[in-house]
Amino acid sequence: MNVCVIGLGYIGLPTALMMASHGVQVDAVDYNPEVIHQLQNNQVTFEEKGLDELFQKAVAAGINFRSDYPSAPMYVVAVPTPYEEDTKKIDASYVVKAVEQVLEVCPKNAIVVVESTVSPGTIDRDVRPLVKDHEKQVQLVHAPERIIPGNMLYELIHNSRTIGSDDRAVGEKVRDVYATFCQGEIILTDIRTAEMTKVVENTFRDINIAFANELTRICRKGGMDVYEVIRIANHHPRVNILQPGPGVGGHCISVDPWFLVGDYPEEAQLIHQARKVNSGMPAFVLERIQQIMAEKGIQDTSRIGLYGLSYKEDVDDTRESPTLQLLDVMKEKGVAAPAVYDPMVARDLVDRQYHDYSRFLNDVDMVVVLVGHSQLRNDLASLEGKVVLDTRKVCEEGKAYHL
Ligand code: SAJ
Repeated sequence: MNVCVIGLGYIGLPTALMMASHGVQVDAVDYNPEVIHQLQNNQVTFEEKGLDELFQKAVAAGINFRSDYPSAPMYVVAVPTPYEEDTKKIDASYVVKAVEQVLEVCPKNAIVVVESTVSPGTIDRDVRPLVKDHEKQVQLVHAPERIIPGNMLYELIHNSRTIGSDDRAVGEKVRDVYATFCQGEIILTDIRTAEMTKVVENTFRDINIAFANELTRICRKGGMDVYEVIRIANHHPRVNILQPGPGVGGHCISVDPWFLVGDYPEEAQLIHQARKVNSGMPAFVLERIQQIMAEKGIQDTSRIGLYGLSYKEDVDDTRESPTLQLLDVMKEKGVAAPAVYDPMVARDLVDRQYHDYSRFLNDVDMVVVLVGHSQLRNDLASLEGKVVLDTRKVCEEGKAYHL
């Protein structure tokens, strides 16, 4: 089978590599010539456990990186689906553009699989009109990705998958391609159910994180230790509270629930409230910073150091990261810019970003741990002598303030 994967980002690249190293003939396309150039020169474009090795296998198996769209019997579209800030509705323009370009080159009866997360109804509304009555008679499928950054390759192989199609035989063909590497159960359904299921999964997690974050604020006000409360409550056989944190980042959990809020504003009350709780966390972190500064007699926020810029531990992805959200809140409030350090993020993204951990530590009196990277977990002694606000519970009990 020959498959063309379109969009070589966090999802498209691992998927293309996985297929290529399991006997599928893969053309991997990205419209960004930089990305293609880098991949053609044997360099992966982001950090992920095991990605380098998988890349080498895929190259040895003959994966073809290119910027133009080839003719292929099956396409997998893994391009971004952002939402519009004001309306909270999905912006499907990248998906639409990709499908339009596919239609220009594909053979008759080609299958187009959309992997990008889309809000329920998007394929019918924005994509189906492009292919309906088109001479190429393209078959649409929705196979939303489910892999977690930090453990993507394991999850690509072991997670269950959902494949939504209009026609079962087409769904089965797509299933056979994914089954070359996916050992999890592959469930066939219709397109709209597949769209909804994906958004619901991420919304479920957002609501559960919001619950942990709300408990944190309640416990702070009531003088209780939220971590102890959660630890004990989780001993109940039907209770499993997640971990509080400085907010929810990443391009998935902090985005997908908005699709439901945007399309169903009347119904999606709890979902909307959870989003508000989570996006209010960076402001709560700033309140905590200011309380601790007052307690410790630290006057100047430029002597504060934010540890971590990525949206979670051991990844270099900074999209919607709680640290970026916190920096925005600080800017809005006119607070002097803090120092920022992240061992995973090599590119310059924000003011006062350090690339040397010792220099960062030298220039600050207080460290706010916003991401629990292994680098820090393995070197907690480096925080000795600093005032620490630990928003991720990585420090030893009694050695740091927490949320
Ligand atoms: N977080 C907390 N407390 C927790 C768990 C997470 O504050 O207990 C924060 C993280 O620090 C991070 C954010 O939430 O800022 C999201 O991280 P995550 O690890 O929960 O999830 P993502 O965004 O990396 O990946 C999610 C996954 N979805 C679910 O677990 C339902 C993944 O399976 C999806 O494939 C991915 O979204 C996606 O692309 O949609």
